[in-house]
Amino acid sequence: MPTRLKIAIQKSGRLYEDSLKLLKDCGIDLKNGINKLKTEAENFPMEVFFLRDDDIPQYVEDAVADIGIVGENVILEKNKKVTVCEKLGFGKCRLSVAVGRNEPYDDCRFLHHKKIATTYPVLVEKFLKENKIEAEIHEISGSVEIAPGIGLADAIVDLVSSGSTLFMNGLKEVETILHSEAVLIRHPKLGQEQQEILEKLLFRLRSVRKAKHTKYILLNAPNERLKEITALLPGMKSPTVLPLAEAGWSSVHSVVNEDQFWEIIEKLKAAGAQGILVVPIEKMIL
Ligand code: PRT
Ligand code: ZN
Repeated sequence: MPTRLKIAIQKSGRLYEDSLKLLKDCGIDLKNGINKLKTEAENFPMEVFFLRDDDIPQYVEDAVADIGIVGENVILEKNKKVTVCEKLGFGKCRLSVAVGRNEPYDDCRFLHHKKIATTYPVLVEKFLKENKIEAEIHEISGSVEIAPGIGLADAIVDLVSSGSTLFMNGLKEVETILHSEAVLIRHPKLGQEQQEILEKLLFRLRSVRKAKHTKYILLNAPNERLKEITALLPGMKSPTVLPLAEAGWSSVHSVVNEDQFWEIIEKLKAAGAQGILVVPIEKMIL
């Protein structure tokens, strides 16, 4: 049987859809039977296991799965022998301390000798140690946000994304312990063939992610300002410049980074660029 790279992804939950989409964007189609324990890719040497996110680091450490997609928060809490090989840009959240809205919180010394409820005891303990605070950690398995309201704890440490859960439970976020996003993890030692498949996957993944942050731009430029305009558009090598049918004008094609996008557009307009078109790029091979 040909070698397949075994990937573990979340069975259901916040990372499920984005993990599947990432594989799809990489051109990997899965056989029907999602929601089973495992499935195979139709057009890539890959087998997919669907698991609870908390179990994924262990499966990868044990080499039951070669690679996995999981939140950094889980990796840091579980402390397993796995290697993080790529940040994936989704599942973003922060692990934060929250206290009752009316508590007089100035800094983390507030937590001294208090009770803290969390599902992240390891990370909380590390945070307390770093800040030389002694507090009682209550590990609970879910609905952490209700702990202060029912008198179980004075503070909580939990994941936050929009902040609405804290708000609805009368809590305020007072300290961020960690910023997290989904990451691709791997077993530290893969066989030669698995390693080669992983490199193919990483190549696709980076091309897709790079393209997401980059736009293709086309515009018309008066020839006398061409130098100024092309200087604003470095492109992958340099911009493409083609003469227009109308004398004295050129068409300029290039790529721009999303972060600098609006700033560049303004400068291009100021330099006399017209008919600016911006289109998404599906994949970018560097
Ligand atoms: O069943 P399984 O064990 O696989 O799933 P799970 O219930 O343990 O995890 P799940 O699906 O909730 O989250 C999976 C991963 O998504 C986490 O490990 C994080 O890396 C990431 N993630 C991103 C989040 C959030 N955002 C998030 N907001 N995980 C949980 N939350 C929860 C948080 O615990 C709190 O209850 O959402 C609530 C807060 O959200 P806001 O928007 O109200 O602030
Ligand atoms: Zn979980």
